[in-house]
Amino acid sequence: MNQQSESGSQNPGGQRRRWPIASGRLQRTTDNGPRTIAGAQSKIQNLKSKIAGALVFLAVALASVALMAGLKPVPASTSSAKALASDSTAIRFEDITQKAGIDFTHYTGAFGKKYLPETMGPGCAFIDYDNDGYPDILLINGKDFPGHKTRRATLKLYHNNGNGTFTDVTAKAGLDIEIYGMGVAVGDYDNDGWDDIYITGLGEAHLFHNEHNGTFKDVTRTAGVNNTGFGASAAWVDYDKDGKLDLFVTNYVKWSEKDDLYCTLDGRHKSYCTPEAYKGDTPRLFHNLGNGRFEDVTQKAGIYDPTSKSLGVAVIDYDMDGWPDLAVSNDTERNKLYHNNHNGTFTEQAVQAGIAFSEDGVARGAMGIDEDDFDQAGYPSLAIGNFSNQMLGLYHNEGNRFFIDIAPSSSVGRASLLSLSFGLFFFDYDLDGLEDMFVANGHIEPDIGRIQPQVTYAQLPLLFHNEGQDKFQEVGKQLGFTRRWVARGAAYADIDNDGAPDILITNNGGPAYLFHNVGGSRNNAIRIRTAGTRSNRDGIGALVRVTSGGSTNWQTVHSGSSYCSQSELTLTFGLGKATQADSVEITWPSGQRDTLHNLKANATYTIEEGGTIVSAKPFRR
Ligand SMILES: [Ca+2]
Ligand SMILES: [Ca+2]
Ligand SMILES: [Ca+2]
Ligand SMILES: [Ca+2]
Repeated sequence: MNQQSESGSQNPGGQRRRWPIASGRLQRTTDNGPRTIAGAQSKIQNLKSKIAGALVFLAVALASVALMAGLKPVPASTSSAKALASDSTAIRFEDITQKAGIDFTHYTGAFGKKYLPETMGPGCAFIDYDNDGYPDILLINGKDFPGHKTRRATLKLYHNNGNGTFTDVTAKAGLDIEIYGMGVAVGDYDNDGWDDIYITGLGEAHLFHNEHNGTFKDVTRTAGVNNTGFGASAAWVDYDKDGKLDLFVTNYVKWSEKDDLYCTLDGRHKSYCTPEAYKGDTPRLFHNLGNGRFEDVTQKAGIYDPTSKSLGVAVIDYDMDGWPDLAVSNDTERNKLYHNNHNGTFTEQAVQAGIAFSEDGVARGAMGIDEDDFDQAGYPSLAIGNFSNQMLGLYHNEGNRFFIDIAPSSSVGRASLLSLSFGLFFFDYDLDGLEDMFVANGHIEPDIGRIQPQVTYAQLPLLFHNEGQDKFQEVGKQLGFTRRWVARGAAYADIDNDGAPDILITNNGGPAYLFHNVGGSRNNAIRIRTAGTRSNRDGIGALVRVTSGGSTNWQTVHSGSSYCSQSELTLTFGLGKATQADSVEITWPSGQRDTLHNLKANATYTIEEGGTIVSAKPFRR
């Protein structure tokens, strides 16, 4: 297909992402549709990437005028408030950041030059690095640019004390190092039972091996997993099912200080350029050879694609053939969907599958991404966070290797139109058995409000309650998310073992926040931590089906998803008022299938491959 070269040539210079997108037609676009529309847009906006600053300014100004003329106010919500069950309104998310002892502010390294990388970080992670059953917190940080040393800024590791407080153990863990960091992925790549850390960044990446004694060792060089691009999200995935976790790393654009470009919103001051100004870069795939070494198989596996401007990755077995596929969100380039051919190679299928573009045929500014079978259709669907004036993509999996974006016809589309969405994940915060969705938002340009009055730099997060039958209601403000942030990373974990998932959020150039889910634990749940034996130790890729009271829910243990962030690997299944899971069926990556019966609700079970319950830890309620 010549689509890569075509999208590459239509790419340079245009400010397409800032144009208002007509609110969607549910009509499906064909292979021709997207390219025709996108092609027409690009003709209007076709500027070469090396173009003089004055011309870039003109394009931005024209785009802005068009925006102000074209953008219509959006009704806050069209869903009826009474649809929200009374049960849910009693739930709230409480900001416990200070109380918990988390004191972190992201450092962008900005010194007035408005470098693109300053706007993109940071991610965050939950990792139970000391295996005490309580998820600990890892926060990614930036640092000074070369030649502009003003301070020492490091990532931070906070140990969960199990009593609602955390202790900064960064130095003790050997992680008080300076990295211009972006994203993080957690996985036990050497199957020793202790989770390891991969951190992406600008021009460097690091693999930290968990030494089992509260410390980490940088093994990047011997492992062969450095990534010298502008890295973003990463995911651990055993794509060849040999029992060893492999590593997928997204790269954003080709950027360096010396070829930083000048863009301006007002003709007088420099603004942050959008990614159209820069060339793309390929994501990378590293195959785990064992013995702590990896091979870069990007080319060999069919992943190589320098037109990508990828920011997010979701591991998703979208055709349910038992082999993990990879959905990659791209900023102003079409999204990618790498179908696993079962032989170590992938075939890119995003256009055929309908997730490459918006329903209007535009390659949107895509960031965060997650997969979930939110309506129990039997196949995992995809949600993708997009730029402001572009709604979320809520790609429903039709079960025939085809997705339909249902956001334009739902409250998800309307509520997210003005948001610039980064961190994004599905989780069941009220444990009613329906997976809800959290979205962390924030613009990249501090002055955006002067040019686009409806769009703000700091933005409210969105929390979508799943009402069933593909209906969602936005309840973020009601449940305690009342402050606007310049949010980037977002992750969830049950920090206090009460069964209800809590939320961690990072801000660009701002604080990290920890929100405790209060009241979600009034419903019953079971939590499953998988421990592979033939399969990778974390059980990443295991499909867990929980049947209770006649209904079945399923989730896959996964790394990656959201934006540059990693949620806990333990799965939470809301059971509503049911007091047990009638059956728990685990299909491991090895093919082994274990079924357990009558597991009592309100405990976290660690289940080993073969069906042994290694531990059952009752919730603290
Ligand atoms: Ca812990
Ligand atoms: Ca390990
Ligand atoms: Ca493998
Ligand atoms: Ca729910």
